[in-house]
Amino acid sequence: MKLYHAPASPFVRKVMVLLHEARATDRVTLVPASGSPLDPGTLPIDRNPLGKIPALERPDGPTLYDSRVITRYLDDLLQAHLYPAAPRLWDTLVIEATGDGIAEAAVLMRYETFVRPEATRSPAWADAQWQKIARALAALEQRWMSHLSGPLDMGQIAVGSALGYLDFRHADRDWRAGHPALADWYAAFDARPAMRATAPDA
Ligand SMILES: N[C@@H](CCC(=O)N[C@@H](CS)C(=O)NCC(=O)O)C(=O)O
Repeated sequence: MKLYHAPASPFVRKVMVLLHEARATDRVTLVPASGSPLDPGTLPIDRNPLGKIPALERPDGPTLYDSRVITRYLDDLLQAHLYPAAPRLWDTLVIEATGDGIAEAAVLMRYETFVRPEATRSPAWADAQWQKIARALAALEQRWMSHLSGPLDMGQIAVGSALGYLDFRHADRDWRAGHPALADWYAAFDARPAMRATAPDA
């Protein structure tokens, strides 16, 4: 299989953490890809019409995209058991969506400064993205700490990848302030070998 990959992407990181946890990194060849909404560069637009990574080329069907589709596929293929049976599954999926939502807002904030010329940037728009992140962090802190501290699943991996991205691109926003339980959980989670092996890189 071929995984279109960039070392800074929190969505690619979810897939990589799954592969490390399942001891299956040898099942994929990494294909470097980079670009942005304004310039697709080497992003695999012929494989994923949305021009986003991760995208997974597989031998037995069309290329898969959106990280959540790829992780479901790999979880099934590798029998990694990172999606528990229902009803716990519904919590896992909403936590995964919360982590992905944090990453999505954080990536949009990054594009605002990285891609847009200064004159067309909107600080209010970037702040509105941060408000989404702040509400999601509060929800994790208030509602989901017990689940996050339970058996490893894709919800935890998505949240860990998103928090790692906040440290990487938005350290000045200090996401830990007001979220002591989440900060403690992340300190332990980030020490996992799979997280250490996939830390974001520019
Ligand atoms: N929902 C997608 C988001 C993927 C995503 O936004 N990837 C970024 C890199 S972090 C990307 O490829 N951006 C290029 C673009 O938006 O054109 C997923 O979970 O895979």
